[in-house]
Amino acid sequence: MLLPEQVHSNNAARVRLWMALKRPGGMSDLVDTMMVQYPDLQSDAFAAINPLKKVPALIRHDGTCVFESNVILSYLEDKYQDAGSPMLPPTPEGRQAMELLCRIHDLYIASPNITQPGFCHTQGAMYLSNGWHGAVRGMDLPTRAAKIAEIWKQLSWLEAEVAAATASGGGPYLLGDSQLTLADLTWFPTFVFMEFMLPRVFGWPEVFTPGAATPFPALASWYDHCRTADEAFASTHADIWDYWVDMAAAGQFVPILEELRSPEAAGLKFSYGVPQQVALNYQTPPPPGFRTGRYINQEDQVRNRAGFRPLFDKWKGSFCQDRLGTRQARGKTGSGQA
Ligand SMILES: N[C@@H](CCC(=O)N[C@@H](CS)C(=O)NCC(=O)O)C(=O)O
Repeated sequence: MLLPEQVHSNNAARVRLWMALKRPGGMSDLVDTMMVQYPDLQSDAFAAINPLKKVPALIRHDGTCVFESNVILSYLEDKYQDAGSPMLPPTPEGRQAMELLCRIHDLYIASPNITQPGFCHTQGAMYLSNGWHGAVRGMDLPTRAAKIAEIWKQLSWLEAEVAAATASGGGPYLLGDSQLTLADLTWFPTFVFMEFMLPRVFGWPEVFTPGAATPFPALASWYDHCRTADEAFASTHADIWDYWVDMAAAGQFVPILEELRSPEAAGLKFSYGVPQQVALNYQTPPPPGFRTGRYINQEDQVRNRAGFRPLFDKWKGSFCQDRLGTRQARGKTGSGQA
């Protein structure tokens, strides 16, 4: 079998991880890999392998061509399940949980993968731009903001799932077990994209660093475990990370950073997970002789109307003091997380 792929492709890397992790020594005696470049994808020869002109693709022993990484991965695991460690959970419930994690990745992060110009997947908001790729693959700022919000939303969902699974199962992998599954292979390469870009381009904290102030402690712990548990994860991490280091040096992120600094970005949100100081600023300090302040931009009506003074003094002497005392004790600032 032959697997055309690209070193930095997250979809290809999930199959590459399977090749390395299925059994000690890997699966390269059964499946050859071939690195292809972007121009190769546009060739008629490649279109005969994958009409969508994308990697990964797989040419089976019988010559049949298979594409879509999830289909390739499922086929390889099905065909070679006994060749090494099983990567499907043993129970229907476990397999359902694994399928859900893979599907959320494929539908909400790695899609829409429309092959027409002017569309891009959610993950593309981290690195595609009009300035670098042109309008065919770029996007406007509101679209980018919506896609970044989607990444936050799906990571928040995944964090809750993984935190619950690991708390009850006690294992280090996404399903909370000690068994590696296709869900781990699916999410790990995409996390490398996120680890690189979300803090550097969009001002997120180091969300996948255990011990850092991360809103995703369960995901950080899983990611760290994968990277240190097996050389295959470490080398996949290095492949993808090094590619993005080179692209950053070449200037790929400059147009996005410029967009984010432009006036059009005002009011749009791109940074998530950052603890923020929020100025509440309820009241100006009370003027001399008064116990109360007044709301900003609001006339102190009572002070200016002599006829209300006796009534005001009476009112001030009763419940008003207690209420103000409570309010002042709250202080003027509070903190909140995005
Ligand atoms: N849904 C497909 C997506 C494949 C895909 O988008 N591959 C990217 C690399 S991650 C690609 O080949 N892009 C080249 C292009 O679109 O020109 C899968 O899971 O295999």
